[in-house]
Amino acid sequence: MEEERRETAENATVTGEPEKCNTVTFVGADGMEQSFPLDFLLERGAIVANKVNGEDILGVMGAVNQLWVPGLPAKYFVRDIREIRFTNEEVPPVIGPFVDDGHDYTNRPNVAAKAEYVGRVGEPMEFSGWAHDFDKRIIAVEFSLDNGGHWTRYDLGDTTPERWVSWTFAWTPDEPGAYQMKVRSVNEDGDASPVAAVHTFEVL
Ligand SMILES: Nc1nc2c(c(=O)[nH]1)N[C@H]1C(S)=C(S)[C@@H](COP(=O)(O)O)O[C@H]1N2
Ligand SMILES: [Mo]
Repeated sequence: MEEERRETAENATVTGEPEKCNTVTFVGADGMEQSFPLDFLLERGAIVANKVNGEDILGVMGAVNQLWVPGLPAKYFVRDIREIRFTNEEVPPVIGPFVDDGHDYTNRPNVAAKAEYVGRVGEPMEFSGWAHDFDKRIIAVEFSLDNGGHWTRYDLGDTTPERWVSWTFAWTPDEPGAYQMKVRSVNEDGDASPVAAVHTFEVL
């Protein structure tokens, strides 16, 4: 069987036998290699990006191209791809599941929160942050002012897994004192962040 070999616009070399392929391997200019099952890349709608919002990614991200797979963490996104190998492996690579292994995928669904450190009685305070959960949608953000005793849930509209949720929340204190706002996100399975984001502040 003859190998197919061609040059892409970015001068990456593509090798393999397309009709017998179950595995795709991306090789970066620095030697980084990452393999995926072909089916997985097709299902996810993987792309090799060379532009972001119409601009060359070289100027934006400092690489000539970068793999992007919806729902995957960035560690899989090979930068400066120089070679793409299409092969047929006896044991195709396995990706995920993205469970907390003590190093990666901790605190799913994830959330962050920030606000001013000093508020005033009767004046709205704005809390803001982001939430995301890799390949799962974020459906709500929850807030607690009593150390997690009670949570007030705000449902979100149309969210997708691949776009982070950027949220804002206004709250007006009516008593002075020391406060802690706890925030957690909720994913499409109804699971809330195991560890809440905490913002400690004072109201004068
Ligand atoms: N060629 C190459 N690609 C790479 C890496 C690398 O070391 N070499 N690091 C990966 C990791 S760990 C991350 S988090 C992302 C970072 O991509 P960014 O700099 O575009 O955010 O690139 C990934 N792609
Ligand atoms: Mo990373």
